Amino acid sequence: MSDVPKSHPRYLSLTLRDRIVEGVEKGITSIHGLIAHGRGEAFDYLIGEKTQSFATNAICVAAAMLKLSNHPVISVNGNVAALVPKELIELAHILKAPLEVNIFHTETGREEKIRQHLLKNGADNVLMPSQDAQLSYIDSNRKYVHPGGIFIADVVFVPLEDGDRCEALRKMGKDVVTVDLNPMSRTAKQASITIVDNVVRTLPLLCKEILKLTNDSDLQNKLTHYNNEDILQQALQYISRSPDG
Ligand code: PTJ
Repeated sequence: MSDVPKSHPRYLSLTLRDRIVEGVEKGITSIHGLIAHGRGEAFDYLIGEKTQSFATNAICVAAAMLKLSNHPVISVNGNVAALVPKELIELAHILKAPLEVNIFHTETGREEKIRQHLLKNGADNVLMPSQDAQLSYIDSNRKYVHPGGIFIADVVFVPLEDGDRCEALRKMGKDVVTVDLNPMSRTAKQASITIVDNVVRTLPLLCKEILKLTNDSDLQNKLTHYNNEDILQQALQYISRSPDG
């Protein structure tokens, strides 16, 4: 870890960079994850590095969707494993849902390192991709899934993704909840619910929101009235506001 003083104005941002760099050094995060993180940082800057109302609204509806789902699964890649391992485990615990390792870049042994990292952080159920179950409509390594996990899931929580699998999951009739700082990404556009926010801010809020939920008919109502395109438009409008807006 680099020696960033807490008083540094960019302390939080620099700490997150450290976590990603550490992830690469441990073999959990792909080297390509550094580029993805930088891309995220740029968008985070544009949304003021705060959870804005378009994200809060999406979080409320995502909480309802996950709570109402019969078989939710939390997909874990190398970036989120490095950034928010404990928060992913907490979400899995609250939803009684499995975590499933699913990565795009296929460095040898990285899937197992991610699994070990999650177990070390307290996870008790980490599913691994298998040759026995494959998603349709996708050719990359992301097509390999667990037969009792993503393959049969009705809702998949897919934070920070590269697009192809989100599209494939939707074509297979599954709902996808994503967290993506870029409201123009293919994932953001394809997902059922897109939370345009930093995954490190979203996860604690999402867990809190799920714990607050009670009434099933209200939850269904929230889902019926949700429009993901509207949310993405709100995010884009916020990003293109005037400098003093
Ligand atoms: O571990 P792997 O092999 O599965 O690879 C994971 C990455 C993230 C490298 C891979 O999925 C990838 O290349 O993703 P992309 O295509 O770069 O897309 C990542 C998206 O996440 C971009 O739209 C970024 O803006 C966004 N993003 C990056 N960091 C964050 C983020 N969104 C939310 N929170 C972040 N911290």
